[in-house]
Amino acid sequence: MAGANDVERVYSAMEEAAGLLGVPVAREKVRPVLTAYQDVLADAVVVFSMAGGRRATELDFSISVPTDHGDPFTTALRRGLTEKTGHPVDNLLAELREGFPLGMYAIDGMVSTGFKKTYASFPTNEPQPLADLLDVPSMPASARANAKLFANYGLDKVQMVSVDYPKRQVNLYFSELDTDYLQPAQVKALAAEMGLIEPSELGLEFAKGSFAVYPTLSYDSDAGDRLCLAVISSDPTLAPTTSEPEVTQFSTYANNAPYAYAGENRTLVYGLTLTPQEEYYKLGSYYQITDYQRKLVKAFEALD
Ligand code: GPP
Ligand code: MG
Repeated sequence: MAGANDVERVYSAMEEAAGLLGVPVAREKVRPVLTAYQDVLADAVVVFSMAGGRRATELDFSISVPTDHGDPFTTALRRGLTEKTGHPVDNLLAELREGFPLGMYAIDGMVSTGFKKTYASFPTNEPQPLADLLDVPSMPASARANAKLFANYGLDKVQMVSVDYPKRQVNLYFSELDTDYLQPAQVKALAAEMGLIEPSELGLEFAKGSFAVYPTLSYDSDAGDRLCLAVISSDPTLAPTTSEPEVTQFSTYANNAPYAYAGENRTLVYGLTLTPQEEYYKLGSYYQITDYQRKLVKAFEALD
């Protein structure tokens, strides 16, 4: 069975990635997730993501799910990977599915606890206006509260939405960014207006090359929880930190994470995250890619 072999293969790769950080994988939490989506694993985009410093105690995994496989939250419920709680997060993915053209779904989990998020991605190069998403009933009110602020910083086209069920948080992945808004003064001003910490010089320099910017919104407050600026590259040295243990952590991960497209360079996505209290970095290493990631890396590396 191809599916079962893929579960084994992806699970082993995940253990290898987690091993680079000394993070244990809870087999009984992770295997059911891989098994639930086993039919799509062979051709999926698969990402293993770490975070730096004291956050390097966890590894996230993301798996794309084609739209013809059906809404992955429905699959997760049917498989007993999660349960509805009566909160609006339960309905958001279905409302996006009903109201918008979708190009792809994805799911996300943690190696310690299993399933945690779904994603709805709009068709490639067809990001949707944020204004249209505001009509979706289960969108957090904070999306409405912050829409004008985001638009003032060029954030008005959404390529993807993520729904984090345990945290009850929604990420809006803005794309087709105007580089004028990625300049240090603009990023600094956006962070200040969102009530987030002032980014470091290094962080601001890094942010100039972002291909996606995504705020994290909650249901219980209008304040943005955090903001992430993401850079896609094949360069293993881009984490914007000078802290010695972190430099080693990121470089070990970026140079050794398993990947299934031998002969090419790893696709890496670095994230600068700003919260009200701190700035930290993340790194996703793509275990499997498609031509879409290849194109993105090429386009963004050409900008340097
Ligand atoms: C990053 O969000 C998003 C991904 C790694 C998904 C891309 C994967 C695909 C298979 C399309 P994040 O993990 O930085 O957000 P958060 O930390 O808020 O969960
Ligand atoms: Mg993640």
